[in-house]
Amino acid sequence: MKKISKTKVVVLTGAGISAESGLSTFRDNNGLWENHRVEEVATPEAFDRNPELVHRFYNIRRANLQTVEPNLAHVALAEAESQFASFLLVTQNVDDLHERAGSENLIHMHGELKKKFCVHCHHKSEELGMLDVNAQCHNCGRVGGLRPDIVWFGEMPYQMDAIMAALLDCDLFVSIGTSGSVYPAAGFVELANRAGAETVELNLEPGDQQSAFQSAHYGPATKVVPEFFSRF
Ligand code: BJW
Repeated sequence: MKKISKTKVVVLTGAGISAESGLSTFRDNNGLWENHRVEEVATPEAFDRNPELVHRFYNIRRANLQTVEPNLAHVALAEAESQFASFLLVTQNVDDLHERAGSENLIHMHGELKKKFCVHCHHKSEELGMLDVNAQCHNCGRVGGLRPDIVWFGEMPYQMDAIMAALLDCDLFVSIGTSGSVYPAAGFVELANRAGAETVELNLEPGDQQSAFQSAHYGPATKVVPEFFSRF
Protein backbone atom coordinates (compact mmCIF):
# COMPACT_ATOMS: atom_id res chain seq x y z
CA MET A 1 0.00 0.00 0.00
CA LYS A 2 1.24 3.53 -0.79
CA LYS A 3 2.42 5.47 2.28
CA ILE A 4 0.20 8.49 2.73
CA SER A 5 2.09 10.17 5.53
CA LYS A 6 5.74 10.89 6.35
CA THR A 7 4.83 10.75 10.02
CA LYS A 8 6.73 8.35 12.30
CA VAL A 9 4.25 6.89 14.75
CA VAL A 10 4.45 5.04 18.05
CA VAL A 11 1.22 3.67 19.49
CA LEU A 12 0.92 2.33 23.05
CA THR A 13 -2.07 0.16 23.89
CA GLY A 14 -3.44 -1.12 27.19
CA ALA A 15 -6.24 -3.34 28.40
CA GLY A 16 -8.93 -0.84 27.32
CA ILE A 17 -8.45 -1.65 23.63
CA SER A 18 -9.45 -5.26 24.27
CA ALA A 19 -12.34 -4.45 26.64
CA GLU A 20 -14.96 -4.40 23.88
CA SER A 21 -13.68 -7.77 22.68
CA GLY A 22 -14.74 -9.11 26.09
CA LEU A 23 -11.45 -9.16 28.03
CA SER A 24 -11.48 -7.55 31.48
CA THR A 25 -9.18 -4.63 32.20
CA PHE A 26 -7.00 -4.74 35.32
CA ARG A 27 -8.83 -2.02 37.17
CA ASP A 28 -12.22 -3.71 36.48
CA ASN A 29 -13.61 -5.43 39.60
CA ASN A 30 -11.64 -2.92 41.71
CA GLY A 31 -8.43 -4.61 40.54
CA LEU A 32 -9.50 -7.89 42.13
CA TRP A 33 -9.45 -11.42 40.72
CA GLU A 34 -11.09 -14.08 42.90
CA ASN A 35 -10.58 -11.63 45.79
CA HIS A 36 -6.84 -11.38 45.14
CA ARG A 37 -5.32 -8.06 44.16
CA VAL A 38 -3.84 -8.29 40.66
CA GLU A 39 -0.51 -7.26 42.19
CA GLU A 40 -0.71 -10.43 44.32
CA VAL A 41 -0.78 -12.71 41.28
CA ALA A 42 1.45 -10.72 38.95
CA THR A 43 4.76 -10.78 40.81
CA PRO A 44 7.65 -13.26 40.94
CA GLU A 45 7.15 -13.42 44.72
CA ALA A 46 3.52 -14.46 44.27
CA PHE A 47 4.63 -17.20 41.89
CA ASP A 48 7.21 -18.48 44.40
CA ARG A 49 4.63 -18.37 47.21
CA ASN A 50 1.67 -19.90 45.40
CA PRO A 51 2.44 -21.13 41.87
CA GLU A 52 -0.87 -23.03 41.60
CA LEU A 53 -2.82 -19.79 42.08
CA VAL A 54 -0.73 -17.89 39.55
CA HIS A 55 -0.96 -20.73 36.99
CA ARG A 56 -4.75 -20.78 37.42
CA PHE A 57 -4.97 -17.01 36.83
CA TYR A 58 -3.06 -17.26 33.55
CA ASN A 59 -4.59 -20.60 32.44
CA ILE A 60 -8.07 -19.06 32.63
CA ARG A 61 -7.00 -15.99 30.70
CA ARG A 62 -5.19 -18.12 28.07
CA ALA A 63 -8.34 -20.22 27.60
CA ASN A 64 -10.43 -17.04 27.31
CA LEU A 65 -8.43 -16.00 24.25
CA GLN A 66 -10.26 -18.68 22.28
CA THR A 67 -13.60 -17.03 22.99
CA VAL A 68 -12.75 -13.49 21.82
CA GLU A 69 -12.07 -11.73 18.52
CA PRO A 70 -10.21 -8.54 17.58
CA ASN A 71 -12.49 -5.50 17.47
CA LEU A 72 -12.67 -2.42 15.20
CA ALA A 73 -9.92 -0.65 17.16
CA HIS A 74 -7.43 -3.52 16.66
CA VAL A 75 -8.36 -3.60 12.97
CA ALA A 76 -7.96 0.18 12.57
CA LEU A 77 -4.41 -0.02 13.97
CA ALA A 78 -3.50 -2.93 11.68
CA GLU A 79 -4.78 -0.95 8.69
CA ALA A 80 -2.95 2.22 9.76
CA GLU A 81 0.41 0.45 9.99
CA SER A 82 1.19 0.54 6.27
CA GLN A 83 0.14 4.17 5.82
CA PHE A 84 2.96 5.83 7.75
CA ALA A 85 6.70 6.21 7.20
CA SER A 86 7.15 4.08 10.31
CA PHE A 87 4.65 2.65 12.74
CA LEU A 88 5.56 0.81 15.93
CA LEU A 89 2.77 -0.69 18.01
CA VAL A 90 3.79 -1.29 21.62
CA THR A 91 1.24 -3.18 23.63
CA GLN A 92 1.12 -3.80 27.35
CA ASN A 93 -1.45 -6.49 26.64
CA VAL A 94 -0.61 -10.15 26.80
CA ASP A 95 -3.52 -11.19 24.56
CA ASP A 96 -2.98 -11.90 20.86
CA LEU A 97 -5.69 -9.65 19.40
CA HIS A 98 -3.33 -7.19 17.69
CA GLU A 99 -1.57 -9.91 15.69
CA ARG A 100 -4.88 -11.60 14.89
CA ALA A 101 -6.11 -8.26 13.51
CA GLY A 102 -3.05 -8.13 11.24
CA SER A 103 -0.56 -5.86 13.08
CA GLU A 104 3.03 -6.81 12.23
CA ASN A 105 5.43 -4.27 13.73
CA LEU A 106 4.39 -5.12 17.27
CA ILE A 107 6.16 -5.36 20.63
CA HIS A 108 4.53 -7.17 23.55
CA MET A 109 6.39 -5.28 26.28
CA HIS A 110 4.69 -7.25 29.11
CA GLY A 111 4.97 -10.67 27.44
CA GLU A 112 2.44 -13.01 25.90
CA LEU A 113 -0.12 -15.43 27.32
CA LYS A 114 0.62 -17.90 24.55
CA LYS A 115 4.27 -18.29 25.53
CA LYS A 116 6.07 -19.88 28.46
CA PHE A 117 9.64 -20.08 29.61
CA CYS A 118 11.71 -22.27 31.88
CA VAL A 119 13.27 -20.50 34.88
CA HIS A 120 16.14 -23.03 34.82
CA CYS A 121 17.31 -22.94 31.18
CA HIS A 122 15.39 -19.80 29.99
CA HIS A 123 14.11 -21.67 26.93
CA LYS A 124 11.00 -19.98 25.49
CA SER A 125 8.25 -21.86 23.68
CA GLU A 126 4.62 -21.64 22.65
CA GLU A 127 1.95 -22.57 25.19
CA LEU A 128 -1.63 -23.01 24.05
CA GLY A 129 -2.91 -25.23 26.86
CA MET A 130 -2.68 -25.34 30.65
CA LEU A 131 0.52 -24.87 32.63
CA ASP A 132 0.96 -26.46 36.05
CA VAL A 133 3.61 -26.98 38.70
CA ASN A 134 4.35 -30.51 37.44
CA ALA A 135 5.00 -29.51 33.84
CA GLN A 136 8.35 -30.57 32.40
CA CYS A 137 10.58 -28.37 30.26
CA HIS A 138 11.06 -29.99 26.85
CA ASN A 139 14.45 -28.32 26.54
CA CYS A 140 16.26 -29.14 29.81
CA GLY A 141 13.93 -31.83 31.16
CA ARG A 142 13.49 -30.23 34.60
CA VAL A 143 10.12 -30.24 36.30
CA GLY A 144 8.43 -27.30 38.03
CA GLY A 145 10.30 -24.43 36.39
CA LEU A 146 7.86 -23.50 33.66
CA ARG A 147 6.11 -20.14 34.04
CA PRO A 148 4.02 -17.93 31.79
CA ASP A 149 6.12 -15.56 29.67
CA ILE A 150 4.67 -12.52 31.43
CA VAL A 151 6.54 -9.49 32.75
CA TRP A 152 5.57 -9.19 36.39
CA PHE A 153 6.03 -6.24 38.74
CA GLY A 154 9.71 -5.74 39.47
CA GLU A 155 10.80 -7.37 36.20
CA MET A 156 12.21 -5.57 33.17
CA PRO A 157 9.72 -5.14 30.30
CA TYR A 158 10.80 -6.52 26.94
CA GLN A 159 12.58 -4.68 24.11
CA MET A 160 12.98 -1.42 26.02
CA ASP A 161 15.92 -0.34 23.83
CA ALA A 162 13.85 -0.61 20.63
CA ILE A 163 10.90 1.16 22.29
CA MET A 164 13.03 4.03 23.60
CA ALA A 165 14.71 4.51 20.22
CA ALA A 166 11.33 4.70 18.47
CA LEU A 167 9.91 7.11 21.09
CA LEU A 168 12.86 9.46 20.80
CA ASP A 169 12.48 9.53 17.01
CA CYS A 170 8.69 9.72 16.61
CA ASP A 171 6.48 12.58 15.38
CA LEU A 172 3.24 11.21 16.82
CA PHE A 173 2.65 9.22 20.00
CA VAL A 174 -0.83 7.81 20.60
CA SER A 175 -1.79 6.13 23.88
CA ILE A 176 -4.92 3.96 23.73
CA GLY A 177 -6.95 2.41 26.56
CA THR A 178 -4.39 2.46 29.34
CA SER A 179 -4.74 3.90 32.84
CA GLY A 180 -1.17 5.23 32.71
CA SER A 181 -0.55 3.84 36.17
CA VAL A 182 2.19 1.30 35.46
CA TYR A 183 5.76 2.29 34.61
CA PRO A 184 7.78 2.43 32.44
CA ALA A 185 4.87 2.58 29.93
CA ALA A 186 3.25 5.43 31.89
CA GLY A 187 6.34 7.54 31.24
CA PHE A 188 6.36 7.12 27.45
CA VAL A 189 4.26 10.25 26.88
CA GLU A 190 6.86 12.42 28.61
CA LEU A 191 9.65 10.94 26.49
CA ALA A 192 7.64 11.56 23.32
CA ASN A 193 6.91 15.14 24.43
CA ARG A 194 10.62 15.70 24.98
CA ALA A 195 11.30 14.32 21.48
CA GLY A 196 8.98 17.00 20.10
CA ALA A 197 6.21 14.60 19.07
CA GLU A 198 2.48 15.30 19.02
CA THR A 199 1.03 13.29 21.93
CA VAL A 200 -2.58 12.10 21.99
CA GLU A 201 -4.61 10.12 24.51
CA LEU A 202 -7.50 7.94 23.26
CA ASN A 203 -9.31 6.47 26.23
CA LEU A 204 -12.72 5.81 27.71
CA GLU A 205 -11.90 8.28 30.45
CA PRO A 206 -8.80 10.33 31.35
CA GLY A 207 -5.89 8.24 32.59
CA ASP A 208 -3.35 9.15 35.27
CA GLN A 209 -1.09 10.87 32.70
CA GLN A 210 -3.91 13.03 31.27
CA SER A 211 -2.11 16.32 31.85
CA ALA A 212 0.97 15.20 29.88
CA PHE A 213 -0.93 14.75 26.59
CA GLN A 214 -1.31 17.63 24.15
CA SER A 215 -4.79 16.45 23.11
CA ALA A 216 -7.29 13.72 23.90
CA HIS A 217 -10.41 12.01 22.56
CA TYR A 218 -12.55 10.18 25.08
CA GLY A 219 -14.93 7.36 24.19
CA PRO A 220 -14.93 3.62 23.52
CA ALA A 221 -11.87 2.43 21.59
CA THR A 222 -13.98 0.93 18.77
CA LYS A 223 -15.22 4.47 18.06
CA VAL A 224 -12.33 6.82 18.82
CA VAL A 225 -9.48 4.75 17.35
CA PRO A 226 -10.95 4.30 13.82
CA GLU A 227 -12.09 7.95 13.89
CA PHE A 228 -8.65 9.22 14.88
CA PHE A 229 -6.75 7.27 12.23
CA SER A 230 -9.28 8.05 9.50
CA ARG A 231 -8.06 11.67 9.55
CA PHE A 232 -4.73 10.73 7.88
C1 BJW B 1 -11.16 1.70 27.72
C2 BJW B 1 -12.27 0.94 27.48
C3 BJW B 1 -12.80 1.02 26.19
C4 BJW B 1 -11.71 0.60 29.53
N1 BJW B 1 -12.24 1.81 25.28
N2 BJW B 1 -10.60 2.48 26.80
C5 BJW B 1 6.71 3.63 42.20
C6 BJW B 1 6.73 4.64 41.25
C7 BJW B 1 6.99 4.37 39.91
C8 BJW B 1 7.19 3.08 39.48
C9 BJW B 1 7.17 2.07 40.41
C10 BJW B 1 6.94 2.34 41.75
N3 BJW B 1 6.98 1.16 42.42
C11 BJW B 1 7.22 0.16 41.53
C12 BJW B 1 7.33 0.71 40.31
C13 BJW B 1 7.57 0.00 39.02
C14 BJW B 1 6.37 -0.83 38.62
C15 BJW B 1 5.13 0.05 38.60
O1 BJW B 1 4.88 0.79 37.67
N4 BJW B 1 4.30 -0.05 39.64
C16 BJW B 1 3.10 0.80 39.71
C17 BJW B 1 2.00 -0.01 40.38
C18 BJW B 1 3.47 2.08 40.43
N5 BJW B 1 6.64 -1.31 37.29
C19 BJW B 1 7.31 -2.44 37.09
O2 BJW B 1 7.67 -3.16 38.02
C20 BJW B 1 7.68 -2.78 35.67
N6 BJW B 1 9.06 -3.03 35.58
C21 BJW B 1 9.97 -2.07 35.83
O3 BJW B 1 9.65 -0.95 36.17
O4 BJW B 1 11.26 -2.47 35.63
C22 BJW B 1 12.31 -1.53 35.93
C23 BJW B 1 12.63 -0.59 34.81
C24 BJW B 1 13.49 0.44 35.05
C25 BJW B 1 13.80 1.34 34.03
C26 BJW B 1 13.28 1.19 32.78
C27 BJW B 1 12.45 0.16 32.54
C28 BJW B 1 12.12 -0.73 33.55
C29 BJW B 1 6.95 -4.04 35.22
C30 BJW B 1 5.49 -3.81 35.08
C31 BJW B 1 4.78 -5.12 34.74
C32 BJW B 1 3.29 -4.91 34.64
N7 BJW B 1 2.65 -6.14 34.55
C33 BJW B 1 1.20 -6.18 34.44
C34 BJW B 1 0.70 -7.62 34.70
C35 BJW B 1 1.29 -8.62 33.82
C36 BJW B 1 0.51 -8.83 32.57
C37 BJW B 1 -0.77 -9.58 32.79
O5 BJW B 1 -0.95 -10.33 33.76
O6 BJW B 1 -1.64 -9.42 31.93
O7 BJW B 1 0.76 -5.68 33.19
S1 BJW B 1 0.36 -5.12 35.62
C38 BJW B 1 -0.97 -4.71 34.58
O8 BJW B 1 -0.97 -3.27 34.42
C39 BJW B 1 -0.64 -5.32 33.21
C40 BJW B 1 -0.94 -4.17 32.29
O9 BJW B 1 -0.21 -4.35 31.09
C41 BJW B 1 -0.55 -2.97 33.08
C42 BJW B 1 -1.21 -1.71 32.63
O10 BJW B 1 -2.59 -1.78 32.78
P1 BJW B 1 -3.54 -1.10 31.69
O11 BJW B 1 -3.37 -1.80 30.41
O12 BJW B 1 -3.34 0.35 31.70
O13 BJW B 1 -4.98 -1.50 32.23
P2 BJW B 1 -5.88 -0.76 33.35
O14 BJW B 1 -6.88 -1.75 33.80
O15 BJW B 1 -5.04 -0.14 34.39
O16 BJW B 1 -6.60 0.43 32.61
C43 BJW B 1 -7.59 0.16 31.64
C44 BJW B 1 -7.84 1.44 30.86
O17 BJW B 1 -8.73 1.11 29.80
C45 BJW B 1 -8.50 2.56 31.67
O18 BJW B 1 -7.79 3.77 31.44
C46 BJW B 1 -9.92 2.66 31.08
O19 BJW B 1 -10.38 4.01 31.00
C47 BJW B 1 -9.70 2.13 29.69
N8 BJW B 1 -10.87 1.52 29.05
N9 BJW B 1 -12.67 0.31 28.63
C48 BJW B 1 -11.17 2.57 25.62
N10 BJW B 1 -13.97 0.35 25.83
